[in-house]
Amino acid sequence: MDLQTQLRQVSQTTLPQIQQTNDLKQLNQIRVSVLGKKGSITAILRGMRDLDPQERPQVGSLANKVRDEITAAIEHQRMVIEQQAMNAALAAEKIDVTLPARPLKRGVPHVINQILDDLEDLFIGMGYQVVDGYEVEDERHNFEMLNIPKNHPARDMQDTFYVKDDILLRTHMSPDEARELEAHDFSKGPLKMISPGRVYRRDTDDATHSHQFFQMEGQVIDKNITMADLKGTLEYAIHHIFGTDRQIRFRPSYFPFTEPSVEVDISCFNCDGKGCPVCKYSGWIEVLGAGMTHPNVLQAAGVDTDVYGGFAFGLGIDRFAMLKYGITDIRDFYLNDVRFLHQFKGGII
Ligand code: FA5
Repeated sequence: MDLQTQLRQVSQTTLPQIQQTNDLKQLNQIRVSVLGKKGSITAILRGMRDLDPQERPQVGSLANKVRDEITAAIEHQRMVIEQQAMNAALAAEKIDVTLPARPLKRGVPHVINQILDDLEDLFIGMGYQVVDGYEVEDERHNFEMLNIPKNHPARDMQDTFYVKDDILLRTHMSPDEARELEAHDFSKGPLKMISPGRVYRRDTDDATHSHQFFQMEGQVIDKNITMADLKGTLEYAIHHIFGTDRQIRFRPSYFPFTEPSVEVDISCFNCDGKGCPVCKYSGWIEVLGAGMTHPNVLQAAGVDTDVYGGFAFGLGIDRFAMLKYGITDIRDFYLNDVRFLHQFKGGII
């Protein structure tokens, strides 16, 4: 059989084989068996050297044509196979966007944070600034600048966790009061601040005490501030949180950093002042401590007490939350049980 016939035969048998293949490996085998070093076309071309020189161009051009046809057919089939594979993958990996999404469980702010946020909004509305102090404090700001020198018995009431001899976890938010007094430039206006945060005491945990809890300190220092300003401010805040039908009572008390000092009670929300187990049959529940800032505290911070004076108060946020929502155990706030926490959705739906 002459070479041209052989070439035509290769073309006739190979092209249909290529078209029927739907596997890339098989396609490559066909390519090697026809166009490879030991392939059929290569063998035919090798036979050209025995041809008559006049015949060679014709055979050569036919060989090129057959090789180009087969190469193009292989390339085309390769694309067909790849496209089929792609279509199959797309069909298999199809995402049904009409499926309903998994429901997201929406959280709520912690009830302590809700009370804090509410109080912050209220005081910001009255022109107070919110300050942020240090959870690890020095003794000077936590005690000494607040008129509680070393060995003062008032330290025992706030026995706490010491990091070093003179560094401790703050026992109340009043150190922020001392820091702000030190830093404030009174030529620019009065000092009106609140300071919310976490405090620590070596208290034994029970239903109404925790070794760590939240307080909010408030302080106003200006010219001509009186106890009436303190009363009005606290009444406004207490009515905002507990409702305007609560009676408010100011009782004399003692804090080293205020003089005079008061403890503030509200009429019992449970019995409306008649007397019940919640208020221990007194009709009143204590909610915070306050007083007129002691001159020693102002002087320790370099404030001129002939010109300036003011008031301070400190309230327990946990206690506020307990009283507002009738929670009987403070430890519930810190167990992170979502069944408990989700009851206080606040304004969130
Ligand atoms: C103080 O801490 C004062 N620094 C408050 C103050 C500021 C008075 C400025 C005057 C002027 P006291 O120790 O009473 O005071 O604590 C204030 C509030 O924190 C209490 O009324 C109570 O609500 C809360 N509290 C105190 N101890 C605990 C505790 N172990 N667990 C939870 N809440 C507590």
